[in-house]
Amino acid sequence: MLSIYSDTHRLHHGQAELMDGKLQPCFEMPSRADMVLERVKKVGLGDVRGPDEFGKSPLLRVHSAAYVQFLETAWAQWSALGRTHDALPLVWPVRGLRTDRIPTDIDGQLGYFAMDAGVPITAGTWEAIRQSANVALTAMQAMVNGEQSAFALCRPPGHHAAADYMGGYCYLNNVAIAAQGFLDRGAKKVAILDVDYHHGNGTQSIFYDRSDVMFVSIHGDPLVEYPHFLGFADEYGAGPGFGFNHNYPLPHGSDWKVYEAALADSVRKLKVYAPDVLLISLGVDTFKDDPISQFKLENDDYLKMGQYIKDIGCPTLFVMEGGYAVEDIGINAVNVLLGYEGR
Ligand code: SP5
Ligand code: ZN
Repeated sequence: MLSIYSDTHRLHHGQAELMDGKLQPCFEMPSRADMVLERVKKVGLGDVRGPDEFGKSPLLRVHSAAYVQFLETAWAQWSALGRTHDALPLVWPVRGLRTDRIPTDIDGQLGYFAMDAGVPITAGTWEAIRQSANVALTAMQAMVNGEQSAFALCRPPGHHAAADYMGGYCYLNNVAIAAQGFLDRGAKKVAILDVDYHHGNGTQSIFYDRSDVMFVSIHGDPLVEYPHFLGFADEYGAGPGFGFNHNYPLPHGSDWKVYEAALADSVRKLKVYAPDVLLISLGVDTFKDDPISQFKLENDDYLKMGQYIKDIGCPTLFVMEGGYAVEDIGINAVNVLLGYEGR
């Protein structure tokens, strides 16, 4: 399987995120991608190529112009105030507050365009997230040109980012941008299966009212897990999109046996939909030793996950999302790809 990867991810290395009442070192760190790349090479998965440049237009197919402009200018606005530490939001427009005007001040903008305090913006963030989207788009283009599968080794991840907000370590929604890229190049319907431990709220929200993108997600129950405010089982889509969104919230402590039942049901739904292309939001934070998650999957379970995905029977683009047990992230992510390839 072809992999796409860029070293540019290193330019994004946040110092801290707010967790458990403390500013802690970011769990989403550069060594994550290094470990996955190392494993791709070690098992001889296939060629590894750098990304091509796609510019801003494919980002604007999924994200609002105001949001993309915010991402591009946030660090300059922040540092112009003499601030040298990472930019983080600290005020959010909850129920009853005004969202009909975008603040001109950077602190207001950070709150307006963020869902949480897990998205530091640094001097290199814009370049890193742009290239992460280019990685996904390059893998998409390789498949349009004939590859039957590909692995976009994206970092930073993307599935919590919606049309006009960032959150959960995500800024640009790589999988959504690639899905829209397939549609813009002639695909009639695509499906996204999100196996990251956390619900892909951004991806769901981007495609919620559309029937040309089916979104299926298996994740920790939002009643007790981040992102808390989306990802429940009764979210089926809206308008023309009704029936094209499926969530499988699972309890803390879920092991492969519990997970497999949800995955088998997801596979059935995806086979009925029969998309032209399948995209996988490949998070491996479902692992038993993940430091911020509560599922119990083991190394070999990821091989089985790959076999289920293969059984759906369509061209498949894997897009890297979460996974914070850095020692095992390469083994787990690449096991899905090896399982898919029947190795
Ligand atoms: C892409 C991705 O996987 N993003 C995940 C973002 C999760 N952010 C908040 C997690 C809160 C977890 N709380 C558990 C406390 C552990 N001490
Ligand atoms: Zn996650």
